[in-house]
This record gives sequence, structure tokens and C-alpha cells, in this order.
Amino acid sequence: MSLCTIIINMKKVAKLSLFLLSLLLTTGCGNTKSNFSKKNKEKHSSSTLILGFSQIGAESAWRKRNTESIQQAAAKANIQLVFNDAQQKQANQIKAIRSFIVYRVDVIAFVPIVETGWDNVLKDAKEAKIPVIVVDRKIKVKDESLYAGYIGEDAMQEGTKAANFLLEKFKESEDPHINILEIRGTENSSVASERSLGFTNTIKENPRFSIIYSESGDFLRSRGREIVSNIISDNQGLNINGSPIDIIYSHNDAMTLGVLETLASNNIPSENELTIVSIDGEQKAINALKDGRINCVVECNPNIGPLLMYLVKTIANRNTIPKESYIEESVFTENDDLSTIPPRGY
Ligand code: GYE
Repeated sequence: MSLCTIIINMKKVAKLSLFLLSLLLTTGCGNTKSNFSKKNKEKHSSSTLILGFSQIGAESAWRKRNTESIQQAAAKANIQLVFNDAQQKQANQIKAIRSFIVYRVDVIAFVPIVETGWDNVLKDAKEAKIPVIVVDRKIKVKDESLYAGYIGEDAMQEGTKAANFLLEKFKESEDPHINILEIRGTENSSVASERSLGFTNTIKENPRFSIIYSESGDFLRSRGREIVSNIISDNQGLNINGSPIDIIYSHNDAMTLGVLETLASNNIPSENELTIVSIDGEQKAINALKDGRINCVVECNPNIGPLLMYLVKTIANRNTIPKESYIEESVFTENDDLSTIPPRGY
């Protein structure tokens, strides 16, 4: 595992070299067990707040912008950021959080790649009296006091917005069967579960809609390509056992762009017969919306850095933060004046 630990705010790099060494020792060697409880690290002497942040990886343009937003906001807020890229592995996140405890950062924040498996490491953070903020995706823990609060998108609402667009678009349709292919995000992540639940709870208002096939694409462009390519080759076209696919609901733009690549290489125009709904709002998806290859893009706002830093400072000053903080999000559809959408920045 190559650990990418970036320390922003170079002023303190000398003080942190010891921390970097301990971080590499406890996480860079793979099977090194963190026994942080025996390490009596002196709390760092700096007056600058130190935030330990565990990011899941760089799987999409959305994720890269999310990381940028956090790094830029930390620098602007003069918060020292110890950033760890978990390379899509929960085990790496747990090791990184343990290392943050060893160094006794002031606050820990992390994007939980999946919902469960966090109780023990968060108990360690609680014992060390280090507050934890959950970012972007939610967790399921037995004891809700293990973390101070959640900040991120409302994935349930995103699924609902996707379904509402389809209910409106097909409200005059006489078609008795409107078939949906759902391409889900990372299995067991809160964001994929909620985007599914919000969508299915809403789309059932019209019984002519049915999800005839659903598969996880892990939020990856390559998997979006692969899923649709397999369907086309297994069924000699864009159908499931002869039932035509009328709608593709994809949980993120990266997978949607993969889908569009496969449709194009199989000469299946998405503009006419197919309706595609995607979530995130990265520039390439907005461009595809503008040229008619996608019909609706539900925004999932990655720019949570400034709000996160506000919450970090609040909690570091021993004030409470809301259990859930949601970021503003919009919806872009084929019915809007798309010329007014400013550059997305990712
Ligand atoms: O939609 C996707 C990223 O957790 C909301 O993860 C995030 C999702 C986002 O890979 O592009």
C-alpha cells in the first residue's frame, strides 16, 4: 500500500517529521499493528489546529474536487492538514485514524468508504478525547456519541430528485412498461444505499416504472463501461432478456461517462430512445447534458471544505456542532436554460 500523506502548511514540517515517520511505520508497512495505546506522544506544542483527514481515494473527478476543496479550505483557515489517501481500502482508513490518534491531532475527519466497521477505532478516538467529524458518507455505529456530526450531501434527496425528474418526463407516456437499468455506487456505502432508496421510494408512485436490472459499478468509469457492454453482448442489444431498457439511472457521472462511451462504440444513440439520469454534476456530464446525451444531472456538491473547517474550529473550541449538516445542491435538466450553468471546476 503506498501511503499518500500530504502535510499542508509547510511551516511546521520539521515538527511533523516525527509524526510522518510514525505514520509511515504504523501504516506504510501493511501488517504493522498500531499499538498507539503504549505510545505516550506528547501533544504537539503548536498553537495551530491540526486536522487529521482520511480520504477514500481519487476514484472520480468529484472525489478529486472534494479533496481539493478540503485542502484549499484548510490552508485558508490556517488549519494544519494531515491528509491520508486510503486507496479505496477501509483498513487503510482505520490505520490512518489510529495514527492521527497517536499524534494527538486536534480533530479527526474522514469519508467512510462503507457504512460499518468503524465502532472500535472511533472508541479509541473517544478514549483519546479527539472529536471526529464524518464527511460525505454516513456510518452505522452502536453508539452515536462516537462522532460529533456528519457533513455532506443528502443522498436520499438526490435519489428522490432523480425519480421526480422521470415521473415528470413520463407523466404523459402511454407505455405500460417503462424499464430502468440502475447502476449503483460502491456496495455498502451509505451514499449508494440512500440514492437507491430515495429513488425507489419515489419512482413507485407510477407503477409502470420498474427497475429490471441493478448492479454496482463502484462509482468507477471503467465499471460503467463494463456493465453496459456485458448487457449488450449477453442480450444482443440494450435489453434484459428481451425487455428493452428505456432509462439508465446511474449513481455518479464517472459511471455515466463510461456508459456513454459503450453506447457510442456500439452505435446506440442515447439522444433519442434512451433517457439517462446521472448524479454529481462534473463538467463532462454537464457538457453531455447540453448536447442531449444525458437528460438530467442531479448535483452532488463536493465543495464542503469551507463548511468543514468552520465545524473543525467550532468543535476545537469545545462548542457542539449539529449532528447533521447538509450542503446546498441543485438539479440540472434538459428543460433548463443550460447556458446559465457556470464552469463546474471539476
Ligand atoms: O457521487 C462519487 C464518488 O461519496 C458522494 O463518491 C460521493 C460519491 C460521488 O466516487 O463520484
